[in-house]
Amino acid sequence: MHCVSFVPHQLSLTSVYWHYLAHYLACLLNWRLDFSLGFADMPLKYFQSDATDKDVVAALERDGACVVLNQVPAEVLDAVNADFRAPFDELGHWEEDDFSGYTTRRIAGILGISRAAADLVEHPRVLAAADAVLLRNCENYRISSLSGIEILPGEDNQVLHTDDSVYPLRLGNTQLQISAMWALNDFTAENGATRVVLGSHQKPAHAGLVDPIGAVEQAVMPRGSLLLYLGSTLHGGGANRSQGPRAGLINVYSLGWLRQEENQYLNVRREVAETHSTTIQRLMGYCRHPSPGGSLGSWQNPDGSWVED
Ligand SMILES: O=C(O)CCC(=O)C(=O)O
Repeated sequence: MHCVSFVPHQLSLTSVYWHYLAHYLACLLNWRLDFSLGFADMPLKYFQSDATDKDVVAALERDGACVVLNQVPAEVLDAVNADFRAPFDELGHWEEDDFSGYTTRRIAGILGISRAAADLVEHPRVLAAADAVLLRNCENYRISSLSGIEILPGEDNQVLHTDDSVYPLRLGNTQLQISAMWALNDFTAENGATRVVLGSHQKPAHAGLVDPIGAVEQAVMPRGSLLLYLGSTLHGGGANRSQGPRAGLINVYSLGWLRQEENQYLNVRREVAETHSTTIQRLMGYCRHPSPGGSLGSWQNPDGSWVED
């Protein structure tokens, strides 16, 4: 009897010590995250549709993410949603895992599925931001991946991650990628609006899959709005505690001398690629990237001449 009462007493004392130690460490860590990443007083910045690109890019680079409201009309969204419906239903479940979730539908090969989605891929607002962020470090940039994502009711928070963790390198403050999340329906706190950790791009050590304590903002925005974030910004899909799905399209662009995450040549048939605009074709990778030692991605015509553009 004596022994039995003694053991729980010891255990409870130990657990109290652990509780206080854990609490102390959490406070310390939270404090360090708050101040070293500049989380404090940094709410997600929202811009009206007519904001200048300069202001948008300044916020994006300062905070790692920002939202621009109401960038595309309802007709474009309706067309994209209609094009995505069957692929979401028929193919969307193929990418189910701990990262993507088990109650989320995902589709790729977007430029082969939806002509209307091309308007979102080459949208002037997005390209202006990509020009500003990426062209410092390349001559032209590419689509890295395009993903339709429909988070269904019951899904949990996705693990926070950075998109550029697909590349096994860090180059100081050089941004390897920029991402554009389009709200295809309203993004709400309940239905899984994307979560972003503002300021996290200033901490390259946070690349990869991590879940910091607190300081996560949700990009709540009406359909047709745009969340821009940097490749090194921690973010993730939100839990869907609503009754309906949350649909978005994430377009990721990367420096032109990096390998694309999604193979655009194989995921979109060549005859379909030929029907897209020259801008889209170049974004897909149908152009060279000049390099000091020659060029990357050059190809020959059937007559043997090398394509110079
Ligand atoms: O669905 C979202 O809001 C974000 C998804 C995401 O970041 C990803 O799957 O890489």
